[in-house]
Amino acid sequence: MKKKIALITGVTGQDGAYLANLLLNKGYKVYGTYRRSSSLNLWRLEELGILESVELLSLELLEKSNIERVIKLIKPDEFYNLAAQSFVSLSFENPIYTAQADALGVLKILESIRMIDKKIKFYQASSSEMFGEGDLKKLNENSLFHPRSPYAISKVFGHHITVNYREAYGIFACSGILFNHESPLRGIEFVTRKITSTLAEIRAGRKKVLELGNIYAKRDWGYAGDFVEGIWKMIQNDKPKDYVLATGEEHSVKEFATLAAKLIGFNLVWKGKKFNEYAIDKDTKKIIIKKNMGYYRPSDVSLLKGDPTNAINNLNWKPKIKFKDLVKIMVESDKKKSLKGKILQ
Ligand code: NAP
Ligand code: F7E
Repeated sequence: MKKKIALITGVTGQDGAYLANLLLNKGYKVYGTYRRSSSLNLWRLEELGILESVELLSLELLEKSNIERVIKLIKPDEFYNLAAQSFVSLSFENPIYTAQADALGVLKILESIRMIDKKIKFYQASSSEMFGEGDLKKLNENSLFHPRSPYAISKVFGHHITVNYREAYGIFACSGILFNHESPLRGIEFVTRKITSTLAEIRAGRKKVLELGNIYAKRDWGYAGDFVEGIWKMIQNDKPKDYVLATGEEHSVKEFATLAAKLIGFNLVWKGKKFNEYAIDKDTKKIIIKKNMGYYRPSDVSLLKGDPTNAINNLNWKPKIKFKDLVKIMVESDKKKSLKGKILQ
């Protein structure tokens, strides 16, 4: 039987790497796109041992001709759009670029699919950030959007245009509204991996202090390996439909940092209040974590917690790894990396 052909934009990112691995294990021919730059970002594919198995093609989301070239060349059955400027903080500094990549980039792909082959199934990486500030209850597919950053607003456009191409042109196009999902392959700019990698480096004596912003922000953190299974299941559905993927649990950045520090071997006590809050190691009396107001965002989202009931009931998907195990997996990985040498990723 002919192998199914999958195209993953953003294969060099966290989810791209895990999804490529999953699809290869399912017998797909996997093509992944990367951005041409002076230094290629292939460490995740290397860590999963799949660099030789994924066919790499260059693609810049801002260039529609790049998207058309790739679709015509490989004729994919399934198109997973995971590429994006995905760092919320950076979207405040580079709002126009973020909108071009994360909003118009999606439209460029959908237009290309419409013009070249409407039978290609399309997945859009939507985000819980679209909900933003508002509902304190568990958020589901029907909850209102109140996006709080140029990133989130661009993702709202990507989400709605995906729904529109489904309704207007009958394309099998769906969006996964994914809550935060992390792993040892998470970029170090995101708070979870920043915490585990910096604490491991402090333990190894190469760094002194971990500086954090809003430690009272709460997120619903799951494991990326679980979430890419949900992404694949959405594309295998009989009908295209959007789903929330989440664990349904909330934890603060402070809780994440405290547990990670304990697992790394620090005996933390928190002191001070508000902007002067810090944590010392009881054994050495050294400051291990302190606040840095520079990491606060112009507008943040204080709490995000999802309700994955529809995905559980209709996709037979379930998050297997919960908060404590997630922190443990990330800490163990960064401890190992820091023992081998400086953590660079
Ligand atoms: P990530 O690690 O930041 O990966 C993003 C990928 O997009 C990288 O491969 C990056 O390439 C590529 N990319 C960025 N700008 C591009 C452009 N202009 N043209 C082509 N490629 C570009 O993100 P992730 O955590 O894997 O997330 C995957 C997707 O899910 C993203 O769309 C993100 O917004 C969304 N999402 C993520 C989460 C989460 O918790 N992880 C939750 C909800 C939604 P380089 O390697 O060259 O930088
Ligand atoms: O921040 C707070 C920060 O950058 C989480 C992306 O994958 O998930 C991710 O977006 C929270 C925020 O992720 C620091 O203010 C405190 O409240 O890890 P983050 P994010 O913004 O939730 C969503 C679902 C996506 O779609 C995005 O692509 O932690 N925080 N101190 C900090 N955050 C960072 N990065 N660094 C700090 O020092």
